Amino acid sequence: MTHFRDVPGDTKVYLNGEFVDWKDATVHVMTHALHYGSSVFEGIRCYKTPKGPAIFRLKEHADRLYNSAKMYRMVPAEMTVQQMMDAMIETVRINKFEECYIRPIVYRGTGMFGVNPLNNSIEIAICCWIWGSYLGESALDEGVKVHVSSWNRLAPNVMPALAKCGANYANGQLIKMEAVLNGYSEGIALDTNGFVSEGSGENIFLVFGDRLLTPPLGNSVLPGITRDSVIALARDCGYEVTEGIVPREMLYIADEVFFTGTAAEVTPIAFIDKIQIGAGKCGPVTKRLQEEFFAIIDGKKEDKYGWLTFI
Ligand code: PPE
Repeated sequence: MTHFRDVPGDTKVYLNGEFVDWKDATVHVMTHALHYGSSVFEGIRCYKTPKGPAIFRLKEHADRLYNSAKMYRMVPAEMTVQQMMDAMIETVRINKFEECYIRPIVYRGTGMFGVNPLNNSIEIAICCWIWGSYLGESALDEGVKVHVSSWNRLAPNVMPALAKCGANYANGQLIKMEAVLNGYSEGIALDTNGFVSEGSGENIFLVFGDRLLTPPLGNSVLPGITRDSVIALARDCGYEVTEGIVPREMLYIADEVFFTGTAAEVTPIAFIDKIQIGAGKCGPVTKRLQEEFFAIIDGKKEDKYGWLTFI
């Protein structure tokens, strides 16, 4: 996992319409977002392709950022989705990255103290860095060992799960810390009704024969863009994909289970609560979907969906 110190210090950061040096991209300790989690953000990958660096599903990520900001009444003034996209492209370009992870964040800055965010400034920043495998080097082949978390995902009337809000990740951190401190790579959280929701930073799929099942958006999941991509690829491969409620115990008896996410990509799950899933390694359906996913990025398959934006 990339630590802060691994980020190249000479990187330029986009901050409210200008590029500043990495060391100057700082905030005041009274920044509203620091106290109250009032930020919305995205995680996007730019891949090295035979035709040069390409951002994966830039438009969908920019749309989700815009929508998250809209839900929290914090769309930056006169900032269109197109301008957000242009700023992200420019941040990759100016830093001359061949591949990187892109992290745009919109947050409440300073102005007033107290919970009420409405009188605080709205800031936007974009950072890029190189982020390798999310759940460990061997994760994509061997699969990861996870458990079902004792923490639930956000109840639907507590915070909007469809928003990628900084505050949601207080819940994510509890899930992740509990998992890691117990020797697991990740935690699968249930929703407040006890049905499978998602990981702290990934959506989840179950495979039964040639059928895929993933929790619907109503089960407190982030509308994952990798999730959406995998659904499209799976249907194209002839698999049947259902978005349906997943009782916890279905996890243990599935032929295969895998995570999807920008950082995690398509990561197989080998064990859940120490119960072996399928063969206990990357299964054939997960493998096929990984191959389909990377074939588009590697230029081995035509990008018929128009998912790549070349820098
Ligand atoms: N659920 C959650 C809670 C989540 O954070 C992510 C992405 C997903 C599902 C998958 O969504 P998508 O990336 O659109 O396929 N998590 C991001 C942040 C991870 C982090 O540690 O930070 C990511 O993968 O970039």
